[in-house]
Amino acid sequence: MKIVDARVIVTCPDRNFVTLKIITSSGVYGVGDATLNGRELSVAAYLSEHVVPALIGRDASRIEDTWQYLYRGAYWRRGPVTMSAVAAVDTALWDIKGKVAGLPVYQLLGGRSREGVTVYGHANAASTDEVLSEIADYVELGYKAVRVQTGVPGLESTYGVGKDRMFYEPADAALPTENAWSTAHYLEHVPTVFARVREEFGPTLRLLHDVHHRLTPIEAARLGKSLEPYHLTWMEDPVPAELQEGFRLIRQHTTTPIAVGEVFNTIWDCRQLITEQLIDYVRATVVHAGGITHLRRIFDLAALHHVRSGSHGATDLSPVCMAAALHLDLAIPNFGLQEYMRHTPATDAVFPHGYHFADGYLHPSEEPGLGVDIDEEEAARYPYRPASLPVNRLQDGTMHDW
Ligand code: EZ4
Ligand code: CO
Repeated sequence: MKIVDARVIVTCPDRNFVTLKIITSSGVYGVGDATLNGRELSVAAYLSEHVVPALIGRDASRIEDTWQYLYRGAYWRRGPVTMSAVAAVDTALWDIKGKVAGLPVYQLLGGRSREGVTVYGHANAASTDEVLSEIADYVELGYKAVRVQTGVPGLESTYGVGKDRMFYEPADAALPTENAWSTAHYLEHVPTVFARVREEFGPTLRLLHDVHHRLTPIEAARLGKSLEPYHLTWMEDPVPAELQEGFRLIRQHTTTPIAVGEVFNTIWDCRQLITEQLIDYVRATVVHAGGITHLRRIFDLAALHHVRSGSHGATDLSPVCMAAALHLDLAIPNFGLQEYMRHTPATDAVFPHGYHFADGYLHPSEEPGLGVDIDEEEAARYPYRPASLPVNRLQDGTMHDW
């Protein structure tokens, strides 16, 4: 079964998505997500200029060999653009293998290790009062875990706080907008929010918070300590993670669990974090970390070191990525938690899928393959629109991490 065609489909049903569709000589096809928020066309060009021509004529059943061909063979290894392209090919080939075998992908990965995939939603609001009511909406829907972000008094804009209830999209303009940041205001405010949340919702609702790389290790240590009474499931991205040993300092000071990895591309980005047990959850994703094949490798390394999965699942990862993530989440022994931000109805119409939410869990489709498709006619109705993530500055104008 040879690859006879591969199409790169760019569409913008409320936000941009890049999808690779690989077609085989037997007529079976597979889909893979290649979306890189704010850099969509770079991955589309990498795929159509450099990857697709090399795929034509290859054996579609050789998933591992194709991964190695694209990774080792490229000479210029790693990086988000390259690894998103590799991920799209890998995901599409797993979809094809499942369809050919007549099995959902999780069966090919060893079968079910749990009944459903526990997900968390995003409660975002300007004030603590409003965020309490947003959390109540999620609890009402059956969610067992909620990420909580609020505005910070004294700051005009804050990461994670959108205009709509139950929905948040950070890529909000063609060119980056500018946010303002003050670590002093932030560190004072966050513990007061979680005190109110625990008071209102009791001790067992799982709570998470995303720091979005904005602190130094010693500041993150202070935050982790101040949140200890509220028993968070995790404190996410406390510091930028290029310096993996930086996490040692945080670890020495606090028992608040640490999650990191939504911007990681390969196992090398988290090797030390995992092997030295400096984190509790690794948040790498199918689309940005080289596909199902490579993410499985990361999770297997993590399993040896008491680290669990916590895959990124924001709206800028398409339903194709979400479907792939769910198959992996269901199969691996060390699943932790899956992020789940709901897509808009327009996105859902472009990507018909069989996964579904019930009582706090997502369940992958039982269809052969990934159980997700792209409706190309529907996709063609939404041409690409440039959209960028914001940048972040301290109050004196200094560029800061976003
Ligand atoms: O800002 O996906 O945990 N989720 C997040 C997301 C990210 C976006 C970036 O593209 O931090 O909202
Ligand atoms: Co995050």
